[in-house]
Amino acid sequence: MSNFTTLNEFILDRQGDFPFASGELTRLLNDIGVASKIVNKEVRRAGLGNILGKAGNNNIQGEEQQKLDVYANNEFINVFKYGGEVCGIASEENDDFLPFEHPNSRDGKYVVAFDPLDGSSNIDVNVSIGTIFSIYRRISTEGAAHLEDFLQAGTKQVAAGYVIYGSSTMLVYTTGKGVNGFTLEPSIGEFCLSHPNIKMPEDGRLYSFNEGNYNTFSKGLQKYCDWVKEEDPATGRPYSCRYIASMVADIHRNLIKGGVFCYPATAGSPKGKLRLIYECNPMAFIVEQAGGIATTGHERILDIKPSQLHQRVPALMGSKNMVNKVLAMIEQFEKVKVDN
Ligand code: P6P
Repeated sequence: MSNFTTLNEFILDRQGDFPFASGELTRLLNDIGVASKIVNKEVRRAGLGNILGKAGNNNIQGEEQQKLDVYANNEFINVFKYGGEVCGIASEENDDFLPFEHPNSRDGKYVVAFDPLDGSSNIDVNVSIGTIFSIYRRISTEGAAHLEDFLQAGTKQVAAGYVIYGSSTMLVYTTGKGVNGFTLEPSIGEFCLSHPNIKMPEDGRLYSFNEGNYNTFSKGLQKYCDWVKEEDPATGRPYSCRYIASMVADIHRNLIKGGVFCYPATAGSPKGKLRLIYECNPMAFIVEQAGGIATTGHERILDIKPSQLHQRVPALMGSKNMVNKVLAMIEQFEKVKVDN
């Protein structure tokens, strides 16, 4: 008997959390684990492909070089399409959702919205990137997936999570009963339970804002960015800025150490940059299940009823007390502005 719990064992052990499930979600979560391992193999050798594939842009196996996010997208789509549990997907890489008409899939109980490789521009500089996934029970009643299946509020997610391709490769997910993290043990090719029942510290000293956009932040956010820099040992200030422009990595670090992440509305992204369905909702589900708060700055992210597949929203999420401090400053300075 091994002295660690694999992802497969853990999911099977937790099947009891779903009294009415007959194993479909279990199989789907395992399928995500398999696809993540396939993608991980290529992420770990990113860059080499170009060197090896320099002659005529084919790799050493003579296969045509694919951009890694296209590769990751194809791998996840294949796993979902042929796994039989999913009747359609929505992906950052696909303009429209993809209904699976194949007889084995069209009656699948679930749909998945995912970002196959978030932060992929960081690959060129070897910075951590991630895969983000969000699983819903379909609400359409016939045939393959319909758009309505993907436009459900985040509170309807049955599971969500991410894979972080960092110094190690981890899969972190929730089914609404807490958050658990699994680290890939390359020698056996298994995700092993390494972070059981993750709880986000209520406080922290890390803030993850791209302050390059400071001048177009709202008044309350500007005041918060000023406040964190003040000398005040009693509140641990000045805080430390930790921002690597990879949402999964920034939020994962804050999940473990405590911190607050914010990608607000800016001049360049007036509705925010991050996508509601396959970035903000799954990460919000994780953050809330770990005891944190996830808001747009004005409403709970998970309560938003999506109107479009690639809809963007402002995102403010992290340690409870830190997010509440930001919200208090938004209320104080923007409410005054609004009342003026
Ligand atoms: P900026 C990566 O491109 C991404 O979608 C998120 O992972 C990340 O949080 C954000 O964009 C970074 O955007 O404008 O700060 O480079």
